[in-house]
Amino acid sequence: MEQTFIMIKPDGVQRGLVGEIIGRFEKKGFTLKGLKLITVDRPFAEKHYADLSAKPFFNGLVEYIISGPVVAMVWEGKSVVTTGRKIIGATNPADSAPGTIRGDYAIDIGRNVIHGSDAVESARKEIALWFPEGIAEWRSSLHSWVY
Ligand code: RTP
Repeated sequence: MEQTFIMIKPDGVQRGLVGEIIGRFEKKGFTLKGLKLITVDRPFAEKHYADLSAKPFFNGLVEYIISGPVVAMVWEGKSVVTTGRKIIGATNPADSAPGTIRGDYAIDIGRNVIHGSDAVESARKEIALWFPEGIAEWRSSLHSWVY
């Protein structure tokens, strides 16, 4: 079953949006497979965003991510990578549709509340980076359609 890495960024934690964001993924029907509140250091944040190291906003982005605790999560379900990105909304909140997390709760691209893996392969890498200890194996026993 497909998995994705979702991170509530420091602004999302500080603004008290953790419960709201988790609720949106739960109510959609996805399964929470990993969850931790963690403050990362600069080398770790630089590794997570290594693909963006040449961008002019890279240093500011790293400062932002290390500025406070984040909520790191693994969510599982059919097409969760693509659907997770739809739930999150466009990178720039100015372009995010109302009803998406960024569309409802963010204004600035530099404080856009949440991260979600952009592909199955990057999800695999990000889950390995953020959860080196591994994640619990569990499956709902309620119904076959609960992923
Ligand atoms: P994310 O990785 O956080 O889910 O975001 P994304 O795929 O939607 O966007 P990406 O292009 O990978 O950018 C990563 C994060 O960098 C910040 N950013 N700032 N100041 C700027 O112009 C700018 N552009 C991007 C955002 O926090 C974005 O989510």
